[in-house]
Amino acid sequence: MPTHAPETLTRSDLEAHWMPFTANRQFKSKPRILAKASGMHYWTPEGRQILDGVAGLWCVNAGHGRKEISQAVASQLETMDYAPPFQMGHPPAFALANAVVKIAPAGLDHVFFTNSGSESVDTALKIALAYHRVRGEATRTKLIGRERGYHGVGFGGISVGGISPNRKMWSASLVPGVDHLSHTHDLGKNAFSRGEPEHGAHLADELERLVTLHDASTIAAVIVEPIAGSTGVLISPKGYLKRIREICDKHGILLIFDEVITGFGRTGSAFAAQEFGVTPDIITGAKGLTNGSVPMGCVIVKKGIYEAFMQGPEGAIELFHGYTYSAHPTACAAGIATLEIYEREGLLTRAKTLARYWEDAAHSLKGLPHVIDIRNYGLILGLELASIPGKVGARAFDVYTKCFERGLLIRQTGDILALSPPLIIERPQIDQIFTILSEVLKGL
Ligand code: PXG
Repeated sequence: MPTHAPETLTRSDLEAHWMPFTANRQFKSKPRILAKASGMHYWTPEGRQILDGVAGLWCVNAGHGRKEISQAVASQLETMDYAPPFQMGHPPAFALANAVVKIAPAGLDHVFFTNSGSESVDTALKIALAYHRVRGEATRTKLIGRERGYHGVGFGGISVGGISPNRKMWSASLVPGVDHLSHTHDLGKNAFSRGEPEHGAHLADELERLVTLHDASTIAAVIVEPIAGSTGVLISPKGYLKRIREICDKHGILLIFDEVITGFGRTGSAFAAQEFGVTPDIITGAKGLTNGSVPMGCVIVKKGIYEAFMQGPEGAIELFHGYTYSAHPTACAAGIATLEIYEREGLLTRAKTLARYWEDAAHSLKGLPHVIDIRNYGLILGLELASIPGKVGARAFDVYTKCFERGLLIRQTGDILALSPPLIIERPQIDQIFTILSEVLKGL
């Protein structure tokens, strides 16, 4: 075993690790441990096989244990483990940037590397603010997010984000000058939608209202997830993103799509921007960029944004921003190998091929106990349950743990279940997912 971790963990082994976004005490009294992964599956230390219904956490799009990636990483570590990213470069960084640009929407042709989705978001917000300033519009300082948006956990990300528990502890320290659009979730009108919901494009007009309130000259950027993943799969209504784009254009506001989840094939196109035919000025990515193998994120920007910074004396640093591990050689090697797999196996568009089968399988759960909504796009599913009065989240957590006991990994947020399997999934595995889900739901 290439690890120093003991094979079986006792209660005291678990104590030191303060686990992220986890009910630590509940978990440590009844842990769910994963020890191995390959293809569509995880295995527990006892050897129980678990079907991965969430691509780890929306990131392992090419499936687990891809040899091309581990070999590229090992070889890079042996060739050159680390290189300073400031005022120095190395071939994999430029190769990966070119590979990302190749699959990005036309016109987005410069890439800034980070180490996570949170860093991508904070980087994108900083670029947007600095962009206006270098162009002489320094009054554009406001950022617009959306209720129920998730943009990671940096101060910028939680400020534009719209999730109360992620914000309330730090409410006095949030980035100032942020406003929010309403979320688009409307079960009264859109329950059991297949693909983009019909109702809700008019909610984009709220941006006009915010422009009227604040004045366009004060607004730098709008950031939205084309499909909000973390808060329970909220798919933008038909026409909504297009309308947001039009309003941003009209008022000189930058549009940022946070594609940390929707990027790299999840919707059936490389990016949701292409899938929905709306081109933002900036895209944030992470997760699928390296198939989840090595932490890495990216910020892809339009040429005009990059060019706006390339002014002044040639010897001047244009953007005072970057991380010790920006474009880390190991991450770049993993990213290059990942994008090669995506291309060779047609994975960036595979979700489109399977979307109808996935959709039909998903909607076959309609009518099962407590199911109040099923929504889907590409290889994404959100299934919403009626909450137990006074115990929001308890019912879905019950489904989550029961699915795990039956050998299926899903995600749960509040009373919403989210699924997003690796894009290599085959139809029999889709059947298996929905058989387990349906048995668990019937047994509630
Ligand atoms: N933006 C979006 C849209 C995300 O989904 C981030 C930013 C932050 O990425 P990092 O790499 O900093 O975690 C994310 C992360 C869930 C879940 O339950 C999703 C995320 C994180 C935690 C849980 O769906 N996405």
